Amino acid sequence: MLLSAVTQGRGAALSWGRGAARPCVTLWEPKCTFPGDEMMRRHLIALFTLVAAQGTAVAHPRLLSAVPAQGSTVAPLREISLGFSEAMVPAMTSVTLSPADGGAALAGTLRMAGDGRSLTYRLAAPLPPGRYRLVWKAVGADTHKVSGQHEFAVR
Ligand SMILES: [Cu+2]
Repeated sequence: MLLSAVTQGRGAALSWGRGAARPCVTLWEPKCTFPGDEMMRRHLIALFTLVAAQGTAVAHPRLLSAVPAQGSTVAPLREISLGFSEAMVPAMTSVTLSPADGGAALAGTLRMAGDGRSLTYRLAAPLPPGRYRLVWKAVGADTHKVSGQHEFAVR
């Protein structure tokens, strides 16, 4: 979309000049005639700046805490908790708990706290002793996808 806007603009400038000001070659040049209007040019520059900033300045959601934690051994439990640095989109967030050696996922219910940063996976039945792998996938409020997994054991 952006590219076509720029290309169209440039094409228009070439047939439009009539010896007035020099047509702009890039968006950023001062003292040249930008086809269309100056507001469009400013919007395009703002958009480019925004896109460039997204890559660096915005932090992605991170997993801050997990209970049970990575590599831990715990007593039989029914609830798993994950805490994130940013709010998640509930509809695009999932948790899968399964035996570490493979096998079917264990049924449970995923709940999200009001602030969107805390997930609770409540199991239908307490976990029997064994090793488990927890896989989570989430989409942050900034629309970035994040995912992770870890293992723990139930004694
Ligand atoms: Cu992000």
